[in-house]
Amino acid sequence: MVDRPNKPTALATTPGLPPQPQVNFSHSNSRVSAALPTGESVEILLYGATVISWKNRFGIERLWLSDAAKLDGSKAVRGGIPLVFPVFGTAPDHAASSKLPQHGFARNSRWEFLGKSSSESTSPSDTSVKLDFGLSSATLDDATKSKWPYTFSIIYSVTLTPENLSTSIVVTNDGDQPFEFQTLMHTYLRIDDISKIQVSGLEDSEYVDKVDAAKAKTQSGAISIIGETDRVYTPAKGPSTPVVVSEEGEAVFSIVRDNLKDVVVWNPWTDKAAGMGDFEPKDGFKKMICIEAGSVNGWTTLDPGDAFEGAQTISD
Ligand code: TA6
Repeated sequence: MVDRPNKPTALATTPGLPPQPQVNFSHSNSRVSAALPTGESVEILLYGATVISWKNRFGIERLWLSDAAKLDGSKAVRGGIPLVFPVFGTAPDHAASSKLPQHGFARNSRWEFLGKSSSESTSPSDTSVKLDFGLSSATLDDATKSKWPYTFSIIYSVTLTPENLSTSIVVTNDGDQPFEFQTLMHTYLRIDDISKIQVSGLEDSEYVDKVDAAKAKTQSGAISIIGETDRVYTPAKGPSTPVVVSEEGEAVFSIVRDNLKDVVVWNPWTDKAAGMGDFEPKDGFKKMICIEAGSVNGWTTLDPGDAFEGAQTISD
């Protein structure tokens, strides 16, 4: 196939059926996008397997992406859904992860596109498409492997339906020694006005307040964002209890989890946004809130041959 830059490459679907999900490569095969016949779409950068766009059927973007986000593979994407693995933040006291960069290497590694599966349906309203991406110790660059020398493989799946977007991760220990990891989906949700936002579903949950000397606190009532906010919640209710982002009292996002026991709520506010070179516009913090599903309190141990699976589903 002649590979012309930015030439989208439609992947075949079964002929004779009504319109089906379309999956295309673009930007010199560095991005994969999918669109449903009902209009919803998603776009993923192979760099970091980072979801950089999720649009509803009206073409409205649901994720926040910085105007200065690097999409050329030169650094982790500021926005969308960067994937955090095998460490959340930095872990100087955790010997096995202490050499890794902030949030680990998954979000700044080149992933492989493993393929698509779509529900070939006669009814456009119940179509869906799942895109699978892979990263393993075999495809990791040598420098990173030297910092985290475990034998692993990850399949990261992005599933788009007319109602929601799901991202799931399956981590497998393919080696002969156990390893510990943390993982998180660092979702930047697009909103209209942070001053009109309330987050519910985390009431009575314990959290670590990273903007108040990492003090342990308990959430009272719904969360309003009135300044820099950086909290690691251990939800008091189960993962199937939605975390709901409401704007002027109307629910705009609902997030449920599977086997991701923690939720991080983050907004950088004025000063932190000003200090991030790839955060533009500088008042963009008013238009985003991060609700991040993960397993980041403590460490998950994966024994040889075992697998870990975690997922989030964001409904809008
Ligand atoms: O998830 C919140 C957080 O850990 C914040 O502390 C802040 O560091 C944010 O992630 C962004 O991190 P990054 O490395 O992408 O600048």
